[in-house]
Amino acid sequence: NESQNWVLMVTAQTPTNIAVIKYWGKRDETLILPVNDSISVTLDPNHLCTTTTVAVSPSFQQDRMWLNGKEISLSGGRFQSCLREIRSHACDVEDKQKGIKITKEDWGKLHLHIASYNNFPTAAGLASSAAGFACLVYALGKLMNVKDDESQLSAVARQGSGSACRSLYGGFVKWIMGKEENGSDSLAVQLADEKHWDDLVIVIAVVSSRQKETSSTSGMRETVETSLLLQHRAKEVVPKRILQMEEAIRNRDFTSFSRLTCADSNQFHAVCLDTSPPIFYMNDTSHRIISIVEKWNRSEEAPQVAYTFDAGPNAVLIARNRKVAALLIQRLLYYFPPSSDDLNSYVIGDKSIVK
Ligand code: 2P0
Repeated sequence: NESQNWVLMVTAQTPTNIAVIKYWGKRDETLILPVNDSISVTLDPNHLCTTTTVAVSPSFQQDRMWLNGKEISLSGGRFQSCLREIRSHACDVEDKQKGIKITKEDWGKLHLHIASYNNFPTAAGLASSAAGFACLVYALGKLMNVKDDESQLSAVARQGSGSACRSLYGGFVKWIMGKEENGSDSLAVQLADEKHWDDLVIVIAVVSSRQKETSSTSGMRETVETSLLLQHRAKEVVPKRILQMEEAIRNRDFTSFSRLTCADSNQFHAVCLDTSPPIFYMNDTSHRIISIVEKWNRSEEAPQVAYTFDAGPNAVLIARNRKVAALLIQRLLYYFPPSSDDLNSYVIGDKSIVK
């Protein structure tokens, strides 16, 4: 049957993001609604990104997905939420040249094939569901002619993984926690685009030891259930920090940016330690990196480098400019010579990342 032979596809590329004011803790696990706002910087799309191709054809028998060439199951609730949501926003699509017409209603019946690649090694512990779900939702939005803007799409990506909602925009992004029970106002907004503060250089120091990590999802759940410090953090600390961080970004005030970033990373890890049983994401090498940066910053008139650590031991270091980034690499190589086992690679770049 000729008319069954067509395939329509879209490819998109989405970088990951690094939070400088952290998201940790959900008030609703199914809708993925956080207990506080968060702010992140989106990395350069050339590095640490996900590329996803989505295809639709009447010949496809079921929804299928491949990650880095290997088929994975789409049965998980998070994939299903994203697919359901995006299908509900789908519009008519017409390609006259190919003689294809898909109506809004057709999208509920047609099946999808999805192929996704990460351009960074999953083993480095940098694999992020953030880029993955953001890219999936963005690509599907294009394929299905969804008219929503990035902010509205971010609320769909959020239901795949919380941090994913922040990867729909470049530059500096805020995930507003929202008030509604149905999550409709829990979405990302851009605070400043990628050109606003392009002096910054991000260096990711990949700490080699492969400690077993507690997944973010279960870690957060345990923190919400057991940590009193989290209550204080979410209600008292973060709301003020969010305002201060927005101001620091607006004014390109590195001193304030750096102090807030480091303090928030440290408080996130303190909240992990305050969880029962305690969660350890950083290791001795992470702690040494913090000491080195703290000592350096204290020896200068103003901070030169900010550090932040996520749910793992890898250091994300933000240098105030290129000159400082070069010095930073020099120091890292001095403290962790290439022969040592502590650090196994660096990724460096302009607001992101070169291998
Ligand atoms: C963040 N992290 O703000 C924080 C800081 C890790 C530490 O977002 O359960 O993978 O999928 O919503 O988004 C990691 O959590 O968790 C994360 P889910 P997600 O970037």
